[in-house]
Amino acid sequence: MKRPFPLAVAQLGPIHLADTRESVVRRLLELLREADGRGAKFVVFPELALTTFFPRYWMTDQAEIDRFFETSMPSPATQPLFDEARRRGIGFYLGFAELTPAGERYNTAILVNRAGAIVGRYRKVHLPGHADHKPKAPFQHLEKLYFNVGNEGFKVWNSDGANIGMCICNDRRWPETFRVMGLQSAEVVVLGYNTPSHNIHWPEPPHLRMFHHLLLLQAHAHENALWVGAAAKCGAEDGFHMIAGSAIVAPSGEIAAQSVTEDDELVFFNCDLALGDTFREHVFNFAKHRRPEHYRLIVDRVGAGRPVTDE
Ligand code: CDV
Repeated sequence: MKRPFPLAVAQLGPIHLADTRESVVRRLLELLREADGRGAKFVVFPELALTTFFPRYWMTDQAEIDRFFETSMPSPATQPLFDEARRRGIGFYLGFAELTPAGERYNTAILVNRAGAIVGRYRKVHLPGHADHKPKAPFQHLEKLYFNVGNEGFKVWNSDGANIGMCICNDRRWPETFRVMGLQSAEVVVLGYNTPSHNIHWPEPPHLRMFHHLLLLQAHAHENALWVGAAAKCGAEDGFHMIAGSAIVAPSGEIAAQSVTEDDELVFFNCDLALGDTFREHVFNFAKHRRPEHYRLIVDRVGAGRPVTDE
């Protein structure tokens, strides 16, 4: 029997430094309304969806850094999004920079149900980049400076009838991210991303950024028998270009829908959660086929070490 999960991914074009939260929320509202018109019941917004991708900037003035962070959610600026989503009966994922009352800073995403309640929170675990200033680089990637490592792990929430997991951007490059959620019977994993087109660490051919992005989504969706909804913030933010490629990927590993622009764009697919059951019951029947006694190195070692035959 089919279990429909009408899913929209709301890709955002650039948000420039000068853009206000209010102007961004107006764009989110427009995408939400379009999602409703197309029958979506869940919308995925990007990572750090309320501001420009500020980790590209070296900043030393704390007040300048703080202006990118949210101290409450909903905030006054995002309240209209919560209100409109509740009125229309649509759940959503939203990424933002979180500043806690204790002064901790996280790259965070929340899961909001169709009644407008925050039912889940994820704090990014795999922070990419560096914590030092690299004056010779064309731009910075200072997530390791501006954020703490997420302290709540990878969870799955049953929300409005679907098992939904969350992660953020660089997390999608790690099989552990998806397997931990697959082991909690995730049926959908949603994520936002800001992926610069250029790698500041080595002269990576730019086409590889898109190739790896899709390759990883497709592989992790299939090997965990789940749907993936991935929303980009993309295009050139004040001249700094990021890839698009927002996508909805099926448990078969096939791309069901994908963006075609580098601007605000809604991607929609009427997902059937039951499609994952076939894979969960057969090739990826974890209970039947997994052999954790042979996977110990995955949790015992962090970095690659000597072959075990040397020990
Ligand atoms: N925001 C990110 O996490 N970006 C990384 C880049 C730095 C590679 C990504 O995985 O897309």
